[in-house]
Formats: sequence, structure tokens, C-alpha cells
Amino acid sequence: MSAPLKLSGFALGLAAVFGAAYGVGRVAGPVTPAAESRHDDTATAGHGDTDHPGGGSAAAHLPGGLLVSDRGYTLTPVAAPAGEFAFQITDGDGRPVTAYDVAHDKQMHLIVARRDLSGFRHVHPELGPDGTWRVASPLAGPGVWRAFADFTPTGGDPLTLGIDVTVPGALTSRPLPAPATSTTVDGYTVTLAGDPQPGRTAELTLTISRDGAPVTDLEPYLGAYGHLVALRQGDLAYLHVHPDGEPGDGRTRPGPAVTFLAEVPTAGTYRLYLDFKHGGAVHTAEFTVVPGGAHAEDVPPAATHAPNPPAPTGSAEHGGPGHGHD
Ligand SMILES: [Cu+2]
Repeated sequence: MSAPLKLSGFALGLAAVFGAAYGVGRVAGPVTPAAESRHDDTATAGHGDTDHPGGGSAAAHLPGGLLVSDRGYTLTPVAAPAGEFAFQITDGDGRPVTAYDVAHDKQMHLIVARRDLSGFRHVHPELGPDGTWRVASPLAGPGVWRAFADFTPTGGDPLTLGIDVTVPGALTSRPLPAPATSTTVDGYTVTLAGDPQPGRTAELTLTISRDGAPVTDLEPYLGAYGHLVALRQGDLAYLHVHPDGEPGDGRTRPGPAVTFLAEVPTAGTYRLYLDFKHGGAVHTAEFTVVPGGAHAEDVPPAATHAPNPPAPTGSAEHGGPGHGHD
């Protein structure tokens, strides 16, 4: 596992950190001999042996979502009717995996975003008896999309595999919005506090209000008051963070603030997607952040923050109808 090596320095019980996605409680610690041997067991028969962390391959140090095949498991799209998205996870023998552990209420979390970081969606496919996962297609419109399957095969470690999926049609690339510490979604205002630094753990606090009033009755969503996904601009490395604390632990309040412990692996530009549930619906607030960089209010955004300056005619608005949740 790559994450434990990076995360062992702050393996707090409730620390939820970038990189180790689901099941962080199991993996946020030094790699144990037991974990290594279990790993051997699951990968022995596979063609994924070259990715074995013990072999010192680059995969051992990668964030999630960059590989379509890792540790013997492969993300394989399946032909599906119009309007549906279907895929399988195959094992080292090419057989579809049918047994998964539940993590955060679900056996499978499917996250999609266009390569330009727009159109983020987080959905939960249904597993058929043949090992095919199916969901109403979250790919909202033409473009090159990255699809992330975030899951734990029974007997294996948490894993996030990623694949590009092209939806034909006229592509309009959208410039990444400038860094900001406040955004609005569905009538909510969400502010971001914290200063992530590459290679260090930082607190990120997101505070939610509506019509000027703090929201203090957030609803649990997948076992938490908030879920945070970050995608790195350029390669869409996938980083999944969970809050510091959970509903019912006696110390975590249902808003207005949700705090995360986060570590970004490198400098660069990241897009953060906060899912929170209120009023019976899931909402997504998005932020562009530049770890270690100046704050948005300090510097003209386009000059310093954006590796790819917005096209002169581009709209600054991001996302739009593509956003949503199941
Ligand atoms: Cu999910």
C-alpha cells in the first residue's frame, strides 16, 4: 500500500486523509507483514504482480485513480444501453469480481469528472449477479471523462481504479475557475478555511450557510456530514478525504462546519468537491485550491494560480447541469 507509508506519521484514529480513500481505519498505519502477505495472496495469480508495492514499483507511491489496473484488479467497461454506464472489476484471471466489502454504506462508489475537472458526479451503481455494475450514466455531455471506481474487494485492500471514457460530440473545454475561499451551490454558501501544504497534514474546514444563517442540521450522508474528493489538475489523481469525526460520536456537530484532515501529495492545482446533505438532497460545493500557494484574495488569480490560463472567450462558470448525486 502506498498510502500507509505516507500516512503513518499521523495515523490518528479518526484521521481521514488523502489517498487512502475508504477503509482508512484499516490502512492508516505502517504496512504490516500480515497486510503484505495478504497482498501476496490476492496478487499471486494475477497479471498485476508488477504493480505489487513490495516490488518497489512506482505504483506503490501513486495517489489513487491513476491506474486502470492495479494489484491484480482491472476496471473494464461493459457495453451498455444508451443512458446507462456499466463496468466490471476483473481479477487476475480475468473473472469479474462479485464480492465486495461495504465502505461508507456502499460496495461501490463511482466518481466521474471531465478531464477539465467539470461535470463532477458521485453515484452508486448496482451490482448484478454476473459481476457487472450498472448505473444511469453520470456522463453528462460530450467530452473525455475520467471514471473512478472506489471499492474494496472482499479479502483485498481498498482500491481506486480509473479509466478514460469518451462521450462523442462537440467538446467545449471549460477553464478551471480561479482559486476562491467561498462558493455557492443550490442556494447554500460554503466557505473554505485551511491552508493545505504538500506532504503535510492540514485541517480543512468547510462551513455551510443558507440565507446568511449557519446550517446546523446537516444530514448524515454515507455515514458522515461531508465527503470531500480532490482531483489534481493535469492527471486527475484522485484523493478522497473523510471528516474528522462522524455523526453520533458525541463530539461532531451537524454543521455548520465540517472539518477534514487532509494531505495533498504534491504542489499543484486541485479541485475540491464537497458533498453534503441537507433538506433531503445532496449538494456539491466546488473549490479550486493551490496547496502552498498564495491565498486567492492576495493575488490576481489568473496570473499566479492557473497553469492553464482561461481562454479569453471562456466562461468562468464551471459545471452547471452536470452536477449531481445519487
Ligand atoms: Cu459513494
